[in-house]
Amino acid sequence: MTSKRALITGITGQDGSYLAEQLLAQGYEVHGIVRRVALEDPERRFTRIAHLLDKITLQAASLESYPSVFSVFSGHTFDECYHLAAQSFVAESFQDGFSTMNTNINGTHYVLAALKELQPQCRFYFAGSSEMFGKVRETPQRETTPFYPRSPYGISKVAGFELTRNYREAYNLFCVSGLLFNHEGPRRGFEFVTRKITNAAVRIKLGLASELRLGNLEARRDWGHAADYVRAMRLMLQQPEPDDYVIASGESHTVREFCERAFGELDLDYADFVKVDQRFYRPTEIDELVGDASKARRILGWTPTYTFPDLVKEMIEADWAVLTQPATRNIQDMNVRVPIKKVLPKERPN
Ligand code: G4F
Repeated sequence: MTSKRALITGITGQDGSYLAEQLLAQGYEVHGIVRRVALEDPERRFTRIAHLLDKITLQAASLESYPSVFSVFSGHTFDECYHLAAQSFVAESFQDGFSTMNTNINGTHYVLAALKELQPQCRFYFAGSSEMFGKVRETPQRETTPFYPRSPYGISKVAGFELTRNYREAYNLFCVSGLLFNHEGPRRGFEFVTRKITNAAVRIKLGLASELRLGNLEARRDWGHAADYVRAMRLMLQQPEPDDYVIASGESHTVREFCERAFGELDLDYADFVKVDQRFYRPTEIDELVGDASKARRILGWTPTYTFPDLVKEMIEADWAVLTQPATRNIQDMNVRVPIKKVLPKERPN
């Protein structure tokens, strides 16, 4: 057990909630940054951390404002800071690259600058992403693989990674980046393809939906479980020296295979229900990602506990539990959700 105090940005998200649980179990005092609007709407915004609210301290701040971030670091001393907050939906980053860049790049810069100014002893974790590898230069991807991002989101993560490295080298801060491949689970947002599939498959089984519209079924991703991946974040901050690590399962599967397995769990054939819809294609796609986590295995002693079939099964079972209860059945219907079309000034009706 430890007596450390940790700060998590993005504590209300999938990774933030699993990380908060794991740090609490290790004896940490856990603080999280949330937007003020979230505090005003706790029932909707805090669903993933509702069970933790009496054990954690929430600080209202905006990652879009340096004074706001500065004030969080003025109020408490932290041993570790996990910077997970980001606009993390790749498709949305094509719709609004400006917001994605502002939030993801400036937010990271503000946290690093406040740390340097006020708490240079605090260890810093940056949530890097396999999206940074983009149009991959080698397979599998490892820490030394050059970046070639294919989306505004990927570009913003490369910038965050470089900021993190620069603060480490220029100011001698303990700053690390985790290059995490796709990580999923029952707390995944409904817009990401895995949750969209498991939620729709269960709805179809229950007669609540009749089809599922998806984009590129041939894209290959290296999918693991978020609970395994956040464990690696903490391990990175316990090392004697700061360094960057790839976290991945080492297996890639197509979106089609994910569908096949998810519908198969319910004795359904995905081909009877999945329709390809061009609206869900991206202007530039990443065809295949697969990571080599041997450095993390060797140095951190990290190994994933979930297999691909375990992951799909757990997600299907969780969606089944939610959708068979009348009180939670209507939380979302992904079949009617498409990327939000922004109304640009020239398109506004007169
Ligand atoms: O689930 P996705 O939206 O995840 P994506 O774009 O790989 O990004 C996720 O993983 C990254 C790590 O590499 C994170 F950094 C990032 O924040 C996020 O967590 O899409 C996965 C694949 C893509 O190839 C996409 O084109 O699924 C394909 N896909 C096909 N149809 C779809 C759909 N994706 C979504 N979201 N919705 C579809 O209908």
